[in-house]
Amino acid sequence: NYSNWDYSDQGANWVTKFKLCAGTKQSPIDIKAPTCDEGLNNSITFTNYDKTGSSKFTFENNGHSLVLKAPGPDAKVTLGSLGTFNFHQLHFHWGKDDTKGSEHLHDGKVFPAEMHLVHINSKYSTFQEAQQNADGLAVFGVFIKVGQAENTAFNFLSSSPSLIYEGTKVNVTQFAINTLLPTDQTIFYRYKGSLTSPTCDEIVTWTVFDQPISLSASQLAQFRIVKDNHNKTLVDNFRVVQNLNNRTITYWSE
Ligand code: GRE
Ligand code: ZN
Repeated sequence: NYSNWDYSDQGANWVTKFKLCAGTKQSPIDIKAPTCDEGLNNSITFTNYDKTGSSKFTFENNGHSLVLKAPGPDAKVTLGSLGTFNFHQLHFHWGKDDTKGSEHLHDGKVFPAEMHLVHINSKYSTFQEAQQNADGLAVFGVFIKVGQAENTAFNFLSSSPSLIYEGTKVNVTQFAINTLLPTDQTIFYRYKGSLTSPTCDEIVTWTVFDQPISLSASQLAQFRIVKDNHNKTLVDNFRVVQNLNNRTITYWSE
């Protein structure tokens, strides 16, 4: 059971049990925009990201995060020549308060939360198979800031009182995933990295959007009431930033 880890020191001790966490292409990182290489124009193509209603999502507490899962391949993204990736799940990382919470930083700036949309390369059929391959996953990172208004696309967060304990889940009617994304999806950073939690496999093509989305203070509070796999309040479930080492970040803008 590899669920036997937690965020008590922001991941610093993971390396003793999970050797891959000591790798040289780890995530998250501080994205220092001025040092990024400007790449070719290469926009993301979204398919079925606007689809609603025909199936059920589940929203669950896995002891490390709140996870919204799709029942099977449906929504997908194409990243130019990198291929097509099927939407698998999305989850969140958040802080105890608004001064911390995101995993990636943007020019040293931290956000109160970050959403990850995890996609599996369509040439692999399971997460486990993708985990064996450097091109296994495409994960989108979205910074979350606090805003005045409720973000109604995130109404599913209001079910968090039913998700206090690890292993609890609720059904959510399928909604258009694209409503969760920043309005400008053409400016983003791309780099090769890892899962940000054990087993830290270096299998992720990261796409981090430049533009944050907003949740209200009461919506952010909905994250902070759930409990982790040790029955402690699940907050600060982010990993400390990792060294960039010998990697380049590419900046894409249409
Ligand atoms: C995570 O555990 O936070 C995670 C995954 C898969 C992809 C990216 C990621 O489980 O951050
Ligand atoms: Zn994540």
